Amino acid sequence: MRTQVGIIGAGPAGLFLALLLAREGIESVILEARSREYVEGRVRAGVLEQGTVDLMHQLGVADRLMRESMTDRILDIRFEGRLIHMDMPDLVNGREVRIYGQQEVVKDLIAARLAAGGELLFEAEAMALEDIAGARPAIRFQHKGEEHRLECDVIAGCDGFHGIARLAIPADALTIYDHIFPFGWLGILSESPPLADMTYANHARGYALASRRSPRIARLYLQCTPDEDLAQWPDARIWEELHIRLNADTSELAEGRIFQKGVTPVRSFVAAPMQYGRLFLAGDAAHIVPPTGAKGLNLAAADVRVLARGLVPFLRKNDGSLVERYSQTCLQRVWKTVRFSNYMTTLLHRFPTHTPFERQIQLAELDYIAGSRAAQTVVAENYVGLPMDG
Ligand code: FAS
Ligand code: PHB
Repeated sequence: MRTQVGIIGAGPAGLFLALLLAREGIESVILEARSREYVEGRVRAGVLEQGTVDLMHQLGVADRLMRESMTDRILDIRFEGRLIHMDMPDLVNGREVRIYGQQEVVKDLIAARLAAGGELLFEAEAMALEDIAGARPAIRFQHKGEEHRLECDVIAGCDGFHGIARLAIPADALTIYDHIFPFGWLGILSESPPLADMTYANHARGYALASRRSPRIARLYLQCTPDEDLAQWPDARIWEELHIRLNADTSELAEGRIFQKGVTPVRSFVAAPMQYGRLFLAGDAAHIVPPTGAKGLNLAAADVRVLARGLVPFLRKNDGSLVERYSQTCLQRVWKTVRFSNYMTTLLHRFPTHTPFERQIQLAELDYIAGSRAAQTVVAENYVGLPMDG
């Protein structure tokens, strides 16, 4: 098998990249280890920055998004019985975010890829990369019980944090920045009317977040230990903790059938550079951001916009001037996004290691934001998304 761009992974990064390249007549093959049903059912992110929404419009895959997603203009933070109420369009020139589950984005992108006749192999697991430092890289993969070899001009490692692409880069060529937070997120989906607005809470018992997926589906999170045992969290305990931490009784936070539960570690991870020879890493394969900033999916989309912009002239005219700066360009945005996600995580979670001094600093930061339009503008401009080339 041969193609111009071998893409490992059919998550947001791999799918957005394939569609961006196809618009420019660049051929690619996506290899996805899991089944279509699995990737389309994986519950993860939910907040789309304007830049990601614009990208979906640009790719012609925004029809269902515009029908079914919800705009989110308000960002609330509750702490110590107080409320910081941020009207984002008022703070940052009309900009806001949209709420649309990542699994819905993935469904739309897969449908578009297949409708266009693009190559997308499910249950095709990449096992090894070859000659990534040379001019004829290849991916060895397994599919339907047989081993195959895909020869490429370049390889895009869009295989997430646990993929193999990053591991194919010699360790001495990479600098790893890893920061593991001392807590995790217990996330649920429930058949219940969500809170009216995106609401974060810093409570003595821990962080909580009230988001949504539709007017009838709530997406809710509780800070927990990194290795939390879900068996210790029957539905009644989850609801009780949410009411307490969000300071919201059942008249505001309605309860309902919980139909999805999961624990996600909270971590910040960056591998630099994001390229080696003909291999380019994008999305979670290169970086993980704490979910507090709602950035993971959006950062993956931003990476592949830069990558596609560089690969087109490289593959058409052997002009590598843009693609050779791919990592440098992406890491500027990556680090500003890590900065914001780290800031929100540090601001809103309770750290078991916090000294009384550190707790007072955290409260002072919240108190300052509560009284400063300038501080609220900083939070809002990061939340709605930095300019795409930033
Ligand atoms: P992905 O991990 O989405 O996709 C990688 C794909 O590569 C997967 O489909 C995988 O099966 C495939 N793959 C891996 N190895 C392979 C191999 N060897 N061969 C072929 N295919 C292979 N972000 C937010 O903004 N908000 C959130 O609330 C949030 N919650 C999250 C919860 C969880 C449990 C996780 C894990 C992540 C969460 N994220 C959240 C971050 C998440 O949304 C990612 O940022 C996003 O999925 C990144 O997309 P990709 O880079 O495409 O990676
Ligand atoms: C979500 O809706 O899944 C979500 C919202 C805001 C966040 C993280 C996740 O900060």
